[in-house]
Amino acid sequence: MSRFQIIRHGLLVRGRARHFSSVSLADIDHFRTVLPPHAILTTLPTVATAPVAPAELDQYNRDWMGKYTGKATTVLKPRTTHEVSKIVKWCNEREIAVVPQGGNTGLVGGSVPLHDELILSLASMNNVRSFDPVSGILIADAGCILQSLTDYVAPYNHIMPIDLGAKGSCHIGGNVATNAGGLRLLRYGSLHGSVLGLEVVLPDGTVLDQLTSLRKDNTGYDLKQLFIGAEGTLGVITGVSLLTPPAPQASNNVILALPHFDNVQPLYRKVKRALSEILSAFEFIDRAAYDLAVKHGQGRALNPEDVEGAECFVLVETSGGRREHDEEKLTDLLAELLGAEKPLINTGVLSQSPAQFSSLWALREGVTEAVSKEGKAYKYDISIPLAHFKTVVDSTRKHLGVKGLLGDHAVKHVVGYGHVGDGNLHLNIVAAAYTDEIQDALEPFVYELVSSYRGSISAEHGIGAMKTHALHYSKDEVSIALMRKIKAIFDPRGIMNPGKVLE
Ligand code: FAD
Ligand code: 2HG
Ligand code: ZN
Repeated sequence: MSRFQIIRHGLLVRGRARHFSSVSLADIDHFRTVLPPHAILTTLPTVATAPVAPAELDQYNRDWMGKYTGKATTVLKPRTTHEVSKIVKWCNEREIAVVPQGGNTGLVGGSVPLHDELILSLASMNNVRSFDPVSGILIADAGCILQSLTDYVAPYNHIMPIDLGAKGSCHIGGNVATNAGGLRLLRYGSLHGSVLGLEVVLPDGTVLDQLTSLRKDNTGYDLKQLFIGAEGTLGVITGVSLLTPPAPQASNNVILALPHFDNVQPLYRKVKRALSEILSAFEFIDRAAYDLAVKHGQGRALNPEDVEGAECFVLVETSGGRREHDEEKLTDLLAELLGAEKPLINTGVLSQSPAQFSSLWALREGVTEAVSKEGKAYKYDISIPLAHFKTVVDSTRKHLGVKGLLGDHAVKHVVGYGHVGDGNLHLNIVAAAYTDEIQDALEPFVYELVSSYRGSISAEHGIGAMKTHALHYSKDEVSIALMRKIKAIFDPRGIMNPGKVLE
């Protein structure tokens, strides 16, 4: 058998089978001219480097939830943009499909192969290129871990404009590629605003250098925006320039227990009015989500008598310029809420120390972790009007009940949590195992429900492999046709993360 023999695998593209080449020994020989041996992990029986055991690639082939599994034989870990360019160019010529991978914390199956695509891990591209403490502009390699960037800018009294539960593993490149939202979006807006420039390797190996650090640049089409949220389907992001805000002088948080979900909306209005410019987060956890967080040790449970009868919880964070001023505003608000004739809340627990501040946040931030400890999660990350958050959770639970799927053997919990301030609900169905029966009960049911509220089927996690078939619920035909044209311009051979975003 020739070492150049092309082994092909099929991928269904718009009803046609699209074929890509599998990585061959000859390809590995080529990659050895680009990368040092330790940056090539392959299960193929190479002569020059000992092959790794397939289990060693599990962490790259399996996604964070254990829901999606690829069959890549090869993972490459370049250190420079030049190396990425050489690899991608070769793959394009050989029609080898490429999955760019950051921290592999994505929740829609976008970061792992569908078949045996090559995995291009950005993990070794992890240097800060520059930071300007005057403007707050940070330029970093795409593979920098979000938490390490937070630590990097902290001594300069800056923070990252984005924060999320996966901060210890996710990469800034992955954040940009997914247009991740997270816990600070209410205050600092989306990455479409914070990202000032990108360096991207296009599928033919060309380096698109738009790594500017200008606040304003109105010179024609803003190309970088196309890569923000493209989920690796248009090119490989290798560098990111973004605006980091000054660290607030004081941050406080309080968790509020509410007797009824219906109180969330009036509470949000009251909180916005009372805290105005210092309000930095308004996050929601329903009772079932709170109980799971507590059960799995995420943050410290509130006093049982304080949470008795609470149907849901809201975490409010303030970030401002003067501690006394902010604390006064927050305590005044609490007093007003508790002293009202018909109080919107049962109780409120105000953090008194940095440790308590983190512990309150953990109750909200840790729900994802808790859910994954409890079982296998079907995750729907939707945008709908706040008034319907509870109806969506309740209707889904009821629907699963009618189908006879509620119970420890099937669906254990249906929980809702999310970013109220952004109109974003995380509907999680926690099951004992992933089964076709549950999947069929949930889809298209959930998408139809979202559509009935003119919502979005993905508020922040993206489409990945999970929702390609459902894209039409949130995008009309004209938009999808334009997306396909854009994909064809950048990636005519379709090698970049095939089967993700677009079918
Ligand atoms: P990966 O998972 O590796 O990849 C995600 C997608 O981006 C894939 O399609 C991949 O191909 C592509 N990609 C990655 N790097 C690049 C690159 N350099 N160039 C081109 N394409 C690339 N998401 C939110 O939006 N908000 C949250 O609050 C949030 N909280 C989370 C909490 C937990 C505990 C977990 C596990 C996940 C959470 N997520 C959240 C989802 C996830 O963390 C984000 O989508 C994150 O941005 C993914 O980054 P990553 O580096 O892990 O990317
Ligand atoms: C969050 O807001 C994340 O905590 C994860 O976006 C949501 O686990 C989820 O569904
Ligand atoms: Zn979220």
